[in-house]
Parts: sequence; C-alpha cells; structure tokens
Amino acid sequence: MKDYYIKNVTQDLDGKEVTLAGWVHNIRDLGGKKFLLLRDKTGIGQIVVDKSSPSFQEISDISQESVIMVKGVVKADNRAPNGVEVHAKEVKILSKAKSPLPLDVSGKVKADIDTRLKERVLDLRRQEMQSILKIQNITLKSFRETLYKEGFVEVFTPKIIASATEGGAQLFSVIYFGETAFLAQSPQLYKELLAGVVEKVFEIAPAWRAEDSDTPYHLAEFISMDVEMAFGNYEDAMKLLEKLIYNIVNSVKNEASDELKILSHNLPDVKIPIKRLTYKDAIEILQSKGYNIKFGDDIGTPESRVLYNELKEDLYFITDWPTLSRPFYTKSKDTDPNVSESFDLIYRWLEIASGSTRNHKREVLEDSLRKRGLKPENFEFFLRWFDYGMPPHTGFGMGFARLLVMLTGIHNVKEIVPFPRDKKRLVP
Ligand code: AMO
Repeated sequence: MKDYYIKNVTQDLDGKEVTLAGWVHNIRDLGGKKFLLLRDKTGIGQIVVDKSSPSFQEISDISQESVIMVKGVVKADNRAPNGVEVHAKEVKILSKAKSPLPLDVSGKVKADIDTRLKERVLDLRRQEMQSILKIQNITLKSFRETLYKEGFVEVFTPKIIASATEGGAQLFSVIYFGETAFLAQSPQLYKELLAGVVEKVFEIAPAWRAEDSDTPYHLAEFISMDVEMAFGNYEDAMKLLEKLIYNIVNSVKNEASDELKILSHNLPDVKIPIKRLTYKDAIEILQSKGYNIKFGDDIGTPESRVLYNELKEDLYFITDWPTLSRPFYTKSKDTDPNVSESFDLIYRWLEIASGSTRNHKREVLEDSLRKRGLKPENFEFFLRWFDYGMPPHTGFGMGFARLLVMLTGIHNVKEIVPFPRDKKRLVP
C-alpha cells in the first residue's frame, strides 16, 4: 500500500522512508541517474533512481503513463519540484503503458477535440481535466449543502417514462417489456408530485434529449440539477437559485484556487439580486439593435450575445416568457394569459437554468395541454393527483455541465463531461 500522496511529501519528511504510487508523467535519463516525474491525484513529484539502486535495471525501458509504486527516502532539495525528491530504493512496475501514446498527457502537444474524446482516458489525466473534476465535486457538495440547510429532501424519480414532458421532439425511445417507453427528458412531472408530498425536493440525475444539432452546449445525456418547492412562486425560485449560485461560486473560489489557476479562469462576481430583465425588455433591446424579432420568438445564443454586450452583466435572468413558448406545466400571469411566470438564468449568452411557477389546477393543466395540441388523457397518471389536493408550487432545472462552463471557463460541455454522449458518440 502507498502511505503518502505526493502533495504531502514535504521538506519536514527529510530522511523518512515513504511509499508512493501513481503514473510516470515524464522521464529524464542522465545515464547514471534517472529522474522520474511521478503523478498522483494530488500532484507531481520527483523520484530519483540511481544506477546503484537494484531498481535501475527494472525501469530501464519504463514508459510514460506506466503505473509504478516507489519505496524511497525523502531528500529536501530546493532545486526539485515542491522542494523535495524521493531517492528510490525499490520501484515496482504495476502496469506498463504502451509507447508511443496517442495523446500527450503533459498537454505540451495539443490535440484536437475529436482526438481528445477518442483517447479520453489519457485526456482526463491532464491537470486541466482533473481540475474540472474537482470543481465539479465542490459544486455538487455546495448545491446539496445549501438545499439541505433550506430543508430540501433529495429524491430519485423514474428515468424510464411513458410520455414527453418538455415537448414532443427529442425523445429517445426504449423497448420496455415489449412496449415503447422513453428516457426521461427531465424529472419534471415526478418532482412536482413529490413536492406535493414533502414540499421541498431536489434531484441530481441524468436526463436525455435526442438533440439533433451539434453545438458546444448540447448533450444527448446531461446531468440535470432539479429543484421543486410547494407554496411558492417563480420569485421564490429565483431567490433560491441566486443563493445556490452565490454559494457555489464562493465555494469554488475558496476551495479550488489551484484548479482555477490551472484553468486560468476568473469566476464571475455574483451580485445579489442578480439582474432581472423581462422577455419584453429583451425583445425591445434586440429590436433597437436592428434584430427582426417579435413577441413569441425564441431568444437563442446569438441574440443572448447581443444582450450580454448591452447589459455587461455576467449573470442575468430573463423573466416572463410568452406562455406558449414554455411547456404546459408553466403558469401564466393572472394579469396577462399570454405571459408566463417563468425565467431563464443566463451566464453571458448561455442559458444555465430555467424555471417557473407551475399550474396546480387540473382544469388549467388540461386546457394548457390542449392549447399545445396534447391530449390530457395521455397525462392522466399525472393529472389525477391534482384531484387530491396539490399546493401551488415552483421550481427550476439547471444543466450541470452548463453551470460548469461558468465555473471552469471551458466553453464546450463535451470537454467538461468525462464521457459525453452526442449524435456522433456512444463510445468511449
Ligand atoms: P429546460 O428544458 O430549459 O427546462 O432544461 C433545464 C436546463 O437543462 C440544461 N439543458 C441541457 N444541458 C445540456 N445538454 C442539453 N441537451 C440540455 N438541455 C437542457 C440547460 C437548461 O437550462 N423541466 C424544466 C426545468 C424546470 O422548469 O424545472 C426543463 O427541463 O441548462
């Protein structure tokens, strides 16, 4: 067993014997001595193997990325990385890597995204990718902690479902005991039902969409961070989302400063309240900039870029979307049936979350389904629960990979997700 991680081997251990293990990051051969850079999950350290060591022969043809275990003595040396090196007494090769490698893990030789995704396990070993995984973990922890503090219960909803929730297209079908079923596009209807039981619920789980377009922000399989709460409206949902974003950004700032340095990324400054802009205002700004856009049209990435240039805010909400541009469960405003109590949270030009006040009356839901050409009978499993006492409720869904665009500065969700799924990729 190894007894130290590289980061913990410091000058205080001078003269002590340690056992380390990891991947051979680099090899320098000086004839009578070999310098190995050894990498583990905490960093990179220097191992010196002297010709006089019995292990010198063992590693004569050692290759980069081979996995080794080293027993040796720590020696303080200010010339070495971290101010220490380990003089090996024994080196064991646990797994030898083929040479040459199809991808340079040190990152010196750059590879295109297709090669990187094809050789993904090597690519993930790069420090940038490991930094993303760490930031990802801090984000999940902060999200959960804030919600637990607010009294939310973490739930799991079914992922094999009978009907579309977010509109008909984009569904993956599966054969379910001889019948056609679908992979969930979101946990929407089930999280609503559970909020009608324990009032405050959240779920972090995969969702699937058969996205046809190949963009840097769409995946066929993505992790959705979903929140749903009873006895509240979209204002309450936006307030909670602000708090979550504020805490996440601060956790990453405090706990991942090294990783942010590796990624050369500056986090946005989250000012609460986050700026709110109505859809109508957004359309007027776009029209004033010469865009041929009218009430009811979508505000896509190109239009959001214009808004970002105009607002100069890293984060903003676009609220009060046209009712018919949102799914059937979205409540419209009491003062105007054409406008809904809904919002998107935008990072610069990228939608990272979207939410609304929900319809909680059966007849309104039925009417809303019909207006969208959907049949209430297909949603009976959902609608019937509204006959037995359903509180008003609200919530939102946030794309985890898109949130990580904001937290890592990497503007391609396929680079962020370890094993992305899109139209072209089912392996690795
Ligand atoms: P929506 O469809 O806007 O809303 O999705 C919520 C959030 O999920 C992310 N997202 C995606 N991320 C990566 N790849 C995709 N293909 C993809 N599609 C969506 C986005 C988006 O903001 N049920 C509602 C949410 C709610 O009202 O609670 C919903 O699914 O970041």
